Amino acid sequence: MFRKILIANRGEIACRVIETAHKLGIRCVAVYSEADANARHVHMADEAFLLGPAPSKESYLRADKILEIAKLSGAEAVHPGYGFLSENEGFAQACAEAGVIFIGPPVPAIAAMGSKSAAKEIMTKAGVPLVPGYHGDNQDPTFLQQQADLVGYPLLLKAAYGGGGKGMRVVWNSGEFSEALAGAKREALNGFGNDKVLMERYLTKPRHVEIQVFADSFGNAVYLAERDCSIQRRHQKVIEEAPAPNFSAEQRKAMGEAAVKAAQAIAYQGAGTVEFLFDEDGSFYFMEMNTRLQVEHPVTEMITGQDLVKWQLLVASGQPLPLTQDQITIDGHAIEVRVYAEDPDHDFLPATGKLTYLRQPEASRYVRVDTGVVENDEVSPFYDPMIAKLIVWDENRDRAIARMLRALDDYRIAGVKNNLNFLTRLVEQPAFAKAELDTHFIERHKESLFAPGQSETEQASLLAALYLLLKERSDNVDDQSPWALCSGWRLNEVPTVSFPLIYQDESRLVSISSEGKQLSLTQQGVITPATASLQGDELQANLNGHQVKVRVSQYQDIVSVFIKHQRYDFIYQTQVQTQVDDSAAGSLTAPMNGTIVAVMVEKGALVSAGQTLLVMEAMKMEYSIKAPKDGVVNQLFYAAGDLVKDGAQLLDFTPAD
Ligand code: MV4
Repeated sequence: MFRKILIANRGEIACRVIETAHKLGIRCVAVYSEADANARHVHMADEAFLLGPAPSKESYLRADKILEIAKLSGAEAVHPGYGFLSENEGFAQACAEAGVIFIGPPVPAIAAMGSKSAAKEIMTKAGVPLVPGYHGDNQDPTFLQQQADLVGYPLLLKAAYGGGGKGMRVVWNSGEFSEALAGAKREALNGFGNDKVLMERYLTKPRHVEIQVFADSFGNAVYLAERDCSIQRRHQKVIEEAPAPNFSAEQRKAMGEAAVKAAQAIAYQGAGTVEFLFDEDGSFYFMEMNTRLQVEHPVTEMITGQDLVKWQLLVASGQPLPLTQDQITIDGHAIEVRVYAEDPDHDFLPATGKLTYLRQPEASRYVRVDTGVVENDEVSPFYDPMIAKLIVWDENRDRAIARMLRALDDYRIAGVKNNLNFLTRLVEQPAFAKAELDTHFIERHKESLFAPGQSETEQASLLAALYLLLKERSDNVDDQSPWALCSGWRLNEVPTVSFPLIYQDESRLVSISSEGKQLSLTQQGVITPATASLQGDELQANLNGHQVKVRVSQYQDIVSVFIKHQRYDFIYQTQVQTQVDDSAAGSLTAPMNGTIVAVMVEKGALVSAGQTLLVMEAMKMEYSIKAPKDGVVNQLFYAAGDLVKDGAQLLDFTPAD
């Protein structure tokens, strides 16, 4: 086994690889860009080297620099993760030339899968089923039209060197063909610099089912069941699960054996994935092969109990596969969702910013979180905005779905827009529970996936105000003061404090008056009796007899209330006013420990009710101390800049009569 490896990647996959390497006693060298100097993968590694500026081209794609660091640090092998250099045959070749082991397949295997049409040629010869079509070199339009008519309609045109669904055109009948061909060729040329196309019968409701394969240097090759990745958005996987629902053991065996044949056809070694289109009638067709460890490998790990990174390290270091096909079993059901920094309500625009608050569900045998970030990290615009993969396992699919929904509720992120809410809606879809899966799932259910949710804004704003009240009280707890524990806000009457909040550009005011522990909340004329307690970020509140438990985070003036999986962000206007309802106060006292910011009146001043007398600051918030009635300021006890204690008399005031 290796003693030291270099991980040529970042984020969750770099962390994931380091975890297993450390379990095996292997030392890890990380590489990082300027944007990642403090990243989790850098801290987890035993040592780390700076590659260069943030853009990938100047950092994680610098094959030359990475190999230099590998040699310098004495790493015997490089794990490329996924993306970046993982399927770059030039990099794999350069590793070989530098005498560093590439933890991945042999160079010719990467090369063989690079072209779609060449890959299909190889698979045809190997007897792996393909969608009927034409993958040949003759690109004469008249010939292609003849072939198209033979294949039949609907038909799909694909760019031979394309990817990610670009350059694809559905042709519904013979009359549409020539125009569609011209369009596909134009798009292919623009997108991939090559206008070669292939065509296939178009499957209208396919599922994406892929097989995890593994091969070693002794000619052994096995499959580790399948993953259903049908739920995608613009060719980006959103949910993956294993095993595929409604997939029989016979189908698993047939597809698994076809995938192993595919791997053997290109003398594969290491971890690979063979993607199939799985048609409604149970037939399946080779789509492409990915010559790397995939993002969604954890669902396979959860149902097989195997560590696939460990398998990669074993195979790359020249050892045989740890299990034979007969020894590979599956147990239960696993589901993964990809938690992204993006805005589902604005066409999934990638989001960036600071993860001001980040809480993950607790890991257990049922729940796994693979992530490369911690609270207060930035999601930068330079890389894929995936925050984490959330993976759950349970005995069966129904239970796994329940686990997932609970885990999504326990996942809380503030500071950056994210898809947690969207993921919850997906997993909550009745059609998902019924496993009515195919590649059009999101499109088909977009109405309910994107409909405005039933909002609990009213309750959320009450909870935000309660949080602010309790937070201020706890921040001002003073052992000396008997007031601190119970009443908080006192002039001489039942005190009321108002919390001006802004929710989605609309202001809403919540006033809270307290008598001991009993609170009374007023919002838009509606009075809600309440009690509440705050422990850390957990707010327990009883609102008019309804006991609720929510989490709240605050970052600067943004208060985020998490009610189940829904986050409500309020802007708290820090200029807060304390009010008194009636009667004369002989003295006005400080509502908390703080600093006098400004004295707005002079000794002897005649003031009117509501006029600001003093401004105090505590916990970065300002409070105006106002005249309770018309009257006279007899005496001022503090000046700007003075520190005052909670309860201290600020001035002497005589109300007019
Ligand atoms: C297809 C297909 C239907 N029929 N081929 C999309 C990306 C590419 N690599 C293959 N893709 C498809 N090929 C035939 N003959 C439908 C798709 C497809 C798809 C496949 C898997 C997952 C999501 C998809 C979304 C749209 C279209």
